[in-house]
Amino acid sequence: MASENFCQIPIPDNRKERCEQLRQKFLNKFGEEPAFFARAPGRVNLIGEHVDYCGYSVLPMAIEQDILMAVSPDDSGKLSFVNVDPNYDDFTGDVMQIRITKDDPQWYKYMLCGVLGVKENFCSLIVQGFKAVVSGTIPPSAGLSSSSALVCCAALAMLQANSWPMSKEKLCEICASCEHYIGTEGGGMDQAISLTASPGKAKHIEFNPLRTTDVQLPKNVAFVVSNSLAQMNKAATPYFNIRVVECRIAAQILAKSRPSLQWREIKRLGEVQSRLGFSLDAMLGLVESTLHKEPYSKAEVCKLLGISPEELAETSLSTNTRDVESFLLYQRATHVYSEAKRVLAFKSVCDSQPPDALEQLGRLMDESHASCRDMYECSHPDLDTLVELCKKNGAQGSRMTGAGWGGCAVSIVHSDRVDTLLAGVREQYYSASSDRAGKVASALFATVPGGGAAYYSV
Ligand code: ADP
Ligand code: NG1
Ligand code: MG
Repeated sequence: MASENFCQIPIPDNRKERCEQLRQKFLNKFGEEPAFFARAPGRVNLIGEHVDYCGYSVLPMAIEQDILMAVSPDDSGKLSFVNVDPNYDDFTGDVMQIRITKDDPQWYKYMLCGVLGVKENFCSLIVQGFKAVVSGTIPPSAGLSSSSALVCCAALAMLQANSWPMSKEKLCEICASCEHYIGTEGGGMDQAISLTASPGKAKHIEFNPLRTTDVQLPKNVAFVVSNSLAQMNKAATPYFNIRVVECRIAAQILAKSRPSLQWREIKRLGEVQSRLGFSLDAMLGLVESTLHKEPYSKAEVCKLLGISPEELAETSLSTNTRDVESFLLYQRATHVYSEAKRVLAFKSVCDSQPPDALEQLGRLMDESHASCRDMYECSHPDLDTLVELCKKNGAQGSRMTGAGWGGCAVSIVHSDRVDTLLAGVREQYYSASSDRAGKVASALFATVPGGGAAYYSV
């Protein structure tokens, strides 16, 4: 993957109609033809939730739903973004004067993240802007990574508009860190899978340094995604960053308990493990013997680390978590180390494909959901109901996917039972209200591993 670049390919048959609509809209809006199309898919994470930003590996696959843009370079340095969805207002700005504030995560700011991330990497005095008409099919704020698809697609548009070369690996790193400009302190899972996915394969993604390995899923298994329709915008709320911070503080307190470690150098739970050279089981033991289950107050955290609240803000907190007064550390660390183990177990089952692979994978996904719900507290009552309904209707395993607090469940099911599962969940979850029933077409679907980001020639 390291030295591979993106190249331009002809528009695939299944996207010709959408590209033609974008081309027409581009012509109407800007009075010229687009120069190329850029596409970045969403993803469904099969296992490994809230562990990427702790340094642990994840196992997602790309989905068919995506962000697709018709683009042409603008040598006046202007950025002009138009969305086919009228709920998203037009944006214009100057490529040399990009400012992304963390207070109001409007759609175009995700694009600016990608543009700025790429621009910062080139010390060029002459920088092209671009015009783009944007179309998205990923349900937003539902854990299928619409935000990162938008960031990655804008980054691709910026690269191509300026004819700047970049390896996929470098672009993954840039897109992971530039999405932080919107305010969320995520890991690199979403950007890495969107940019590197290959059709038919899930990916095992490791970080620091980034490595991606194809994972062959067992032949008789299928995956069904179901959206609870409870939405959660991660940048507009502090929930996501609070978990990031709880993990950071847990890591620092674990490190402080070991004389051989310098806790100020530690930002992630994964770093504590690698520096101690412990197994994940040993880390779970360390959590058990070091952290208590009751909430930690800010005063207790400061006392344990031997610092003032002002210093804590410097070493451990982020802009939208400064005022958090209480932290659950035992529960968050237990989730992370146990989830990191489940990812490795999932991969190992896929690699060895034992006769009961489906049962084993299902069990791991069930355990992952229970841990997200009970230890990480990032599920939602509607999502828990949906997961239970999926299980009742034939799923071998089911779990929330993505950041959570709403959004989608992913279920693993024997290929022969997909239709039964879809019919049961449609009836029991979506037909239960007219609001849900109206959205079922885009909310409930079987999915296979899709291809990654690409440029299409016009
Ligand atoms: P997700 O789980 O989908 O990544 P986030 O809360 O991280 O959810 O990001 C959702 C935000 O991404 C939306 O509020 C919107 O600003 C932006 N977004 C998603 N899809 C589109 C789209 N098709 N067009 C414009 N903006 C979009
Ligand atoms: P979503 O749900 O797609 O916004 C977020 C993070 C991931 C990862 C998951 C939880 C970003 C861009 N994405 O995903 O890095 O931490 O939550 O596993 O922050
Ligand atoms: Mg997101």
